[in-house]
Amino acid sequence: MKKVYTCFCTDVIHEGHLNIINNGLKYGEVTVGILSDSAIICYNRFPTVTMEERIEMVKKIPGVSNVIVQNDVMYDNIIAELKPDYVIHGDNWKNGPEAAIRDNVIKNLEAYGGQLIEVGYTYNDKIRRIDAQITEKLAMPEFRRRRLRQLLKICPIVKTCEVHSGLTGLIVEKTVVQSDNGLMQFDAMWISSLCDSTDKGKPDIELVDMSSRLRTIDDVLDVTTKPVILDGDTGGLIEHFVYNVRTLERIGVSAVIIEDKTGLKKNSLFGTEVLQTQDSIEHFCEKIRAGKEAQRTDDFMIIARIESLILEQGMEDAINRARAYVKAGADGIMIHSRQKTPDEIFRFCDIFRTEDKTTPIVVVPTSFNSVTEKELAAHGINIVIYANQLMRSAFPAMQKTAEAILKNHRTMEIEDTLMPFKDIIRLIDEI
Ligand code: SPV
Ligand code: MG
Repeated sequence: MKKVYTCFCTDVIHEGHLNIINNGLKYGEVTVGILSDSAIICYNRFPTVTMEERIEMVKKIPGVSNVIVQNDVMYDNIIAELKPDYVIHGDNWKNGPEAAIRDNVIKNLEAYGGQLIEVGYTYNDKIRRIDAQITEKLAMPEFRRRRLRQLLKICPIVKTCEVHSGLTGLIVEKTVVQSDNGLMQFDAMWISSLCDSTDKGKPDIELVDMSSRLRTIDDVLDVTTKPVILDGDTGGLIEHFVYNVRTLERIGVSAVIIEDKTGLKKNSLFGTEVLQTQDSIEHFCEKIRAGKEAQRTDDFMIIARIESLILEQGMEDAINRARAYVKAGADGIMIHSRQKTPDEIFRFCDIFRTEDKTTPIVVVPTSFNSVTEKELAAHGINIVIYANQLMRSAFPAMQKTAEAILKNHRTMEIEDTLMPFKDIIRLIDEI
């Protein structure tokens, strides 16, 4: 009996999958691999059912002989283990990032004379509806809100990118690249006070109020499914913060990060060049406690951001604050620095991790930008936020275009630097 292998990363079995199994049965005994959660989230949407449920679901399909777990996006290990005579797959992976998986399968099969069978991908109204329903479920507040906690369990480090509009949300939602013999995508979105304010042409001093921030958040939530971490600035008055926690929780935001500053907040990247005041430990702990008491689910996270290193108050102050904020109920700690190297961040994490192994640590490596995600994870950091790079790349591109139109009195000279609109609108889902 010849061995046939196929890998599923679906939450729902539909006629397309049955078609693959039935075609596979013409060649031999069919083994189905269930892609693990950690592999799925590298390039696909977040699973809406557990891996165990996916295994049980596939075991019930008539004609399936074995169900196993495939732990990697690429097939090197699974093919080495199974040595299937055939791998069978829908032909929908010929284009886009998944083409890298197809190439990998072909290379592995060629090494010993295995064969790839591709069947026409089944796509009809019924399947389109199933697909849309899964995506919709992922976007619903109760499912999206808890996803950050789920990701923290699965990811070595949660890769988070700044978004400030529906369009930037779509870029972070849909960008998948080939990297390190695998595929990669962002896990979560950061709604930055700096970029949200800048996009509105306003300074980052808590001038853009929560009603306006909520408009941005809603634009992003409306067209994406990934979890949102909100930059909540200082959190404002405790009496206001508790209401905002409830609102954010209700709309499906996963976490708010509040920083321990008081008075007129200025952006941390200014450090001590501008007057900034750090809040007292007692008052900030009171704010954290009030926020935690206000929330209604166990999913929502309040993350305390420590500005001691930014304001040159020393490592001991930073560690004392971390200890106090966790005790007050903070679900995570963000430690910020504007040094060019990650040394002080690493020192903080190494000390903090000797006494606290589990509280998630968040960092924003804007100034210490040579550090890799792997190095951050090795120091116990759980969430990395790329806090402003999308905006900083868009701004000079737009400014150059404006200048070129004025200089040339037409647009022909810059046309080849512009993306055709049909490529941009490809990102936008049709209903
Ligand atoms: C933001 O993105 O608004 C932040 C991070 O608060 S930083 O700009 O580095 O202070
Ligand atoms: Mg900010």
